[in-house]
Amino acid sequence: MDKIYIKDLEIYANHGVFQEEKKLGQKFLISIELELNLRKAAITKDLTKSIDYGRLCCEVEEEFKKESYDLIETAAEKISEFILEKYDIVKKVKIVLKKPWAPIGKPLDYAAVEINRKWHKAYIGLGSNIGDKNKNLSDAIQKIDESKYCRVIKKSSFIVTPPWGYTDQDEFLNGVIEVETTLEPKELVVFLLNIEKELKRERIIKWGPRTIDLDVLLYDDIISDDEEIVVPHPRMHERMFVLEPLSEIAPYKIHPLLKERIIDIKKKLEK
Ligand code: PH2
Ligand code: MG
Ligand code: MG
Repeated sequence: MDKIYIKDLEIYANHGVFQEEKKLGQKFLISIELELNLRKAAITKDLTKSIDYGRLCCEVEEEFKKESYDLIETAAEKISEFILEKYDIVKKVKIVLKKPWAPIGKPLDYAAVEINRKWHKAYIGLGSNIGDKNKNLSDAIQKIDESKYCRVIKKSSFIVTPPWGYTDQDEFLNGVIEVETTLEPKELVVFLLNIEKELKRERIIKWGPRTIDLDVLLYDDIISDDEEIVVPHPRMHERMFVLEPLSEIAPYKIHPLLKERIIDIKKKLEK
């Protein structure tokens, strides 16, 4: 992937744990690496197809001085959030934030942090079998899209499905969405649990009736056995209510563990 670099942009600001840092301020050096495709801008000679680095420096300076943070970690995170949210074409950012005058009573070149952030791609399964099912799914999607940490890229149709697992319950309405998110897998799970709570989900019986169920099916091509987030979702390949809507929006996506296309996994289950 192509890159744009800004190296050691000098900005005077008031970040720091110590009172005198907040009061007097000090020099910071910010380096930025953006991953984006520059080919279109190169060929069309059109700056709007790229990022004006002059403008970017001014915006970063403004953002950086808006608030005073104790930690350079926070200050760096805010810059990366700002860039990823504002510039759609940026896929990935690296920020190095240096503090050359760090008041620690020792001579040093600088203290610094480096962070790498990007838009990850995740597929989320949605299901509802209580109340206004269509509204429950739509409300959940809207809440996900409203977050500055997530954007909904694709949405499948909603399909009516018979209950799977615990069968003595009303039929479900199911769907799948593709999202881009800057949240880490565990953060995404917590974010989705909160939306379930907001939509009055109660957990009574395993696989039982629910107003809304939001499951992370896939997260990039990550394979994880972490108890809190097992991806790929361990039962997705056995569930037509997942494979059907997923194959509508991502038929050729390869299941990272089974190494098969979603459309082929679905065909196998149909047999
Ligand atoms: N979810 C379950 C259990 N069974 N059956 C259908 N048809 N749709 C679901 O979303 C569903 C289910 C547990 O999450
Ligand atoms: Mg589920
Ligand atoms: Mg669930």
